[in-house]
Amino acid sequence: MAGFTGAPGTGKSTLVDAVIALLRKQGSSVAVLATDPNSPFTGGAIMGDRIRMQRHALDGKVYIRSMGARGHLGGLSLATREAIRLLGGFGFDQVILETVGVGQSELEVAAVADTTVVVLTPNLGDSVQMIKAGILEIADVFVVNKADIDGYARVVAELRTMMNMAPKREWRPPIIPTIASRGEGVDKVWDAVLGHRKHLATSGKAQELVERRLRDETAEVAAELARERARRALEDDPALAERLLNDGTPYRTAEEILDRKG
Ligand SMILES: Nc1nc2c(ncn2[C@@H]2O[C@H](COP(=O)(O)OP(=O)(O)OP(=O)(O)O)[C@@H](O)[C@H]2O)c(=O)[nH]1
Ligand SMILES: [Mg+2]
Repeated sequence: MAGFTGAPGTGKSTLVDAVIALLRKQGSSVAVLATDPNSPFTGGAIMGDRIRMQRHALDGKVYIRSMGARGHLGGLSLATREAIRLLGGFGFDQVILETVGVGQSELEVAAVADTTVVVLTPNLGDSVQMIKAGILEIADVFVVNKADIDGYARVVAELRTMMNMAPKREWRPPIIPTIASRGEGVDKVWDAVLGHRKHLATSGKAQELVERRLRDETAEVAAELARERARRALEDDPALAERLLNDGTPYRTAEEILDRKG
């Protein structure tokens, strides 16, 4: 599963739209999940503007949905993982995730995706912002989109310098220029995704990822369940809530709740 992330407006949807076209030409079916950490949970409605893939709407082998995070139990990441598992289960050949990179969300992409594609533009503002956000450690492929506007060479040079300063990784993320709005370079982006996927498989990292994710997700689900249980216990048991208020002992109260049967 490949995840595309990047600052708002860098061209992620345009790029993913072009990737869909490429994959369809090759005969593959594809599911795209677009998540927006700033929007309320939409339960599958298309957030029109954020998605530029409508031309595929009538293609039965393309499935596109978007999800907002607000109000959803556990935020975006648990819901995203569940949705991705479902889409994989439905038998789509490729599953792609698009997430607007704001704050923590790009780290969530990396936690969920096998291959994280970070989309930058020649606008220096985005690149500095992304690099600050620790994006260097999570990117498996860098795309510098909007290569048709000035400043492309500068962003690439800046990225290379940052990469040379960062701790060496076994996989060196390629930097790929694209003009997504014209479909240029999109095949190279997909080749890079496949190249990284192959690296994961041959290095044994793919299996490691599966195991680590199952563990992380279990811990997250357990935390959510415990949170719900605590909320309910305090609502349903006025004596307990009263004691908590009097003693001011959240740790002890939490342990007591978790120690209760059922
Ligand atoms: N000049 C230029 N504009 C582009 C290119 N690719 C996309 N755009 C334009 O950039 C704008 C944003 O594109 P989107 O694909 O919606 O960007 P996004 O990253 O998905 O945006 P959010 O989902 O809102 O974060 C649109 O007006 C696109 O037409 C490109 O290669 N060159
Ligand atoms: Mg978008």
